[in-house]
Parts: sequence; structure tokens; C-alpha cells
Amino acid sequence: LPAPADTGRVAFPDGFLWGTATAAFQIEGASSEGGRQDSIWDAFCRIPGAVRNGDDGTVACDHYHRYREDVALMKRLNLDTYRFSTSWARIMPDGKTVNAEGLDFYSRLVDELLAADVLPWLTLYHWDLPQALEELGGWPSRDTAYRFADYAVAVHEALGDRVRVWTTLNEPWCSAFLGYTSGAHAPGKKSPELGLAAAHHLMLGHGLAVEALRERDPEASLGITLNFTVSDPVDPSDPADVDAARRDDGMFNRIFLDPILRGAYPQDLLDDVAHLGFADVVRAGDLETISTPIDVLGVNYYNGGAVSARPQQAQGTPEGTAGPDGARETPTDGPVWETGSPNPVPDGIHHHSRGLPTTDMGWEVQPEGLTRLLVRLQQDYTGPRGTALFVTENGAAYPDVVQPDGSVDDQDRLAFIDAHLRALKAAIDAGADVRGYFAWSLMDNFEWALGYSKRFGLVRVDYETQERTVKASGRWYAQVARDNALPARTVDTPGPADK
Ligand code: GBH
Repeated sequence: LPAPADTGRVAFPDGFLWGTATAAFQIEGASSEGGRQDSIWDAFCRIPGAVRNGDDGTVACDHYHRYREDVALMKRLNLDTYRFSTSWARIMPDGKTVNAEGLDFYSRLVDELLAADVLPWLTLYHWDLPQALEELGGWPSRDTAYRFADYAVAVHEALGDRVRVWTTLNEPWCSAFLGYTSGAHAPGKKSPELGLAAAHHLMLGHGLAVEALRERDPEASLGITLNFTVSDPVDPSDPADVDAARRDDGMFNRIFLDPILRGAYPQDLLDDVAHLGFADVVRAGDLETISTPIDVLGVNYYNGGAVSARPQQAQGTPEGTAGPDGARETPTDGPVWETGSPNPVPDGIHHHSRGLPTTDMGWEVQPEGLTRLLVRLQQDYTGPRGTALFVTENGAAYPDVVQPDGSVDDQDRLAFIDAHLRALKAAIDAGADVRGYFAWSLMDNFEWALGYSKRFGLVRVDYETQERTVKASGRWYAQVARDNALPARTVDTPGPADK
């Protein structure tokens, strides 16, 4: 990765929002307190071998009990906003009956945030479906979409007077295809048909929730957060690679973007999945609901990928790099990817390593992909509809090296975020209406199928003592948020560019 050409000070537009993001299951713990019942992740964690080291969410970062301390940390980090999710299983433990005690936790959290002058940015669903609803069919069942809209209304009823920014879903791609096609995530199902049905019903739930919230609260800011990739053909002059990249882009990005922001599935994607019965899942009127106008498109960006119609030659694919999103440590074209691909139509899509530096997740570090992604979204999707863009997640896992004095000098994470913020500013300069950035994550937390083995935090969590320690990246980010600007960066600072 070449050092960015400009390492000088970079100022952001007035009013640009600086935040961090978390998710309920990843930080709260207290999994059977306050009337909460199992989500699909509690159940998944009990499947032997499903989650690395047998880790689970019973304690996590104990945020349920330490939220005051954590909001004080946000204040110390000069955050304008905090993106968190509510746990459906806490608020509606059986999937349909409201539990006042569950809502009360979030009410206290929101009050604490407002008192600290931190804008609450609420996500209704970050992967933790009540297990009771999974037992009724989960997201592949159409009824779950209607249950989700009921849940959205219940949360709004309790918090709508104080929460002004609402995100329906976080990364439906992961819920659908890691949950129901590759099985790397809860509930661990492995079926292309189930993944596609889940994807459609997640979007239907999003649309029904937006309709309901809009009617109750016309002034609220409503949106969805999607995860994106940037699919580049390995050989742009090879039509087979170009076609593989098209299909990869279709199954990651356009499958959600087009219905939500253009009101129709892309025809090439419908053709690709025609043999999987997808047409029967989509009913008349669904796309009108799904494309109900939104105010915000949340963009989660971690990496892009080089895509080919052919497997990569063994050389150059280091043994032990993490594959796509699971507790797997095989090259992306290894046997696990072949048998456990999240893509319902995996044939002829191979992700090649480009030899770029990687994070502790094995994901290649590719900041310039963020510039291209944001400009494309603005031009092709959000611009024409006046929808604002926010980067709702970006960040990196690196192992913490704890100094004898307890401090963590994570220059790798700092350099990663610095490079991506420079890329974001380049997109603003090219016309993208990007109004804020949330670092993933406020603190180290439960990294899904990888348990506590990966650390994404600006703040270190000692899981023995629950002690929080602001890392060097966190101190630096506090300065960025305070100044609304990146400080000049000295080129000889070690970072992902120098690995
Ligand atoms: C987010 O998911 C989640 O919202 C958050 O909860 C989580 O903790 C965080 O990221 C870190 O994982 O094909 O090998 O190049 C990110 C999900 C990550 C999905 C990148 C697609 C491509 C991996 N995405 N991934 S690969």
C-alpha cells in the first residue's frame, strides 16, 4: 500500500459528525437479566465449535451494568454521536410481548447520552433475532418482517421523544447469507434458498418499519446500514473475471441497494438466482414497501476484493489467512470457502489475495476503495434521491500490545483509520454527501464467530477485570473529533502501509 500522497492536515466540513459504533450482543452481557431471553446468538454460542474458544455473550463487556462509565468514556473521546443497537430479545423476549424492563435499560442509556451531549444513533437490529422467532421460521419466514415492524413501533413508542435518528437493520447481507447460507453466523443454516428468502424478508421488514416510523414521526431521520465491498476483476481484460466481479457486486451490494433505492431487483441478479425459486418469495407490492424513501444510507466498509472466475494459484495465498467471515483460517479459495460460501451462487466467483497488507481478520487494507464506493453510491443511488451518506462502520482488528504501564500504542489501527478518513474526505471533495463517520468500535468486544479473539476497539477491554483503557488510536480520535480535522501525519509513523 503506497503511503497516501497527502499526509497534511485535513479539515472536515462544518457539522461533520464523529462517532463510534457498537452492537447490543457484542457488548451488553447480562444475557438473562431484566427479563431478556435467548437470541439466535445465545443459542448459536452453545453449538460446540460454532464460536472460537467456546466464547459467548453472557458477560461480554458488561456494558449493561457499566453504561454510565462507557458514556463517560465517549465524553472523554469528544464524540458527537454514538451508534448502538437495541436487543429485540431484551425488549420482546418472546418476539412479540413488550418487556418494560428491557426498554427501560435503553431509556436510561439514552438519557445518559443526552446528558453528555452525545447524539443517540439507534439501530433496531444488529443480528440478534429472538430465538422464539427463529423457532417460528426466522428471517426465511415472511411473518418475521411483520414482527420486526411491530418491534420498531414498540421501541419508538418508548424512545421516540428522545431518539431522532433510527437505523432499521445493520448489514442484512450478514444476517441473510452468513446466517442462512454459509452458516458461519447464527442461526447457522446452510442453504442458498433460505439465504435469499431471508434477504428479501429483512428488506421487507426494513420497509415496513420505515413506513410505520415515518407515519408516527415524520421528522425523524430514518435509514438502513449496509455492508459493502468493492469488487474489482483480477484481470480487467478478461471477460470472465469482469463477469465474476459483476456477480460479486450483485450479491453483496446491488441486491440491497437496488430494491431499497431504486425499487427493483437488478435483472442480471434475478437471472443469476432464477433457479433458486427467488421469484416466488417476492410478492406484489413488496418493492414499493422496500423502497419507501429513507433519509440516511449507512455505509459499513472494511475492504474490497479482487474477483476472478478462476481459483488463485496456490502460491501467494498465505496459509492461515482468515476466510470470509467465519471462524475459519483457510485461504479464501480453500475448501471452507468452496463448501461454505455465503454467496448463494458461488460458482465461478473466486476472491484472490492481492498481497496487500491485512488486518488481524485477514482482510486486505484498501482505503482507496472507500473513495470509489462513496462516489459511486452518491452518483448511482443516494444523490438522485437526496439521501445522505454516513460511514456507520469502519475500523480494524489488530492484536493489542500492552506496555508494562498498561498502555496500548496501536499505531496500526490509528494509521488504518487515518488512511480511511483521508479516503472519505477525497470522496467528499469529489461530490459525495458524506456527513459523518463512526469508528468500529468504541471498545473491544465479542467478534461474533471469532469470540473475544479479535480486538477492534479504540478502547481496550480487559475481560478479566472489565477495565477500560483508551488506546493511542482513541486518544488520537478524540483529537480528530475535537478539531473536526485530521492532524498532519508524519510519513515515518509505522502503520499498515509499512507492514
Ligand atoms: C461488521 O461486519 C459488523 O457490523 C460488526 O458487528 C462487526 O463486529 C464488524 O464488522 C467487524 O467484523 O470476503 O474475507 O474479504 C462486517 C462484515 C466484513 C462482511 C468483511 C464482508 C468480507 C470479508 N463484513 N467481509 S472477505
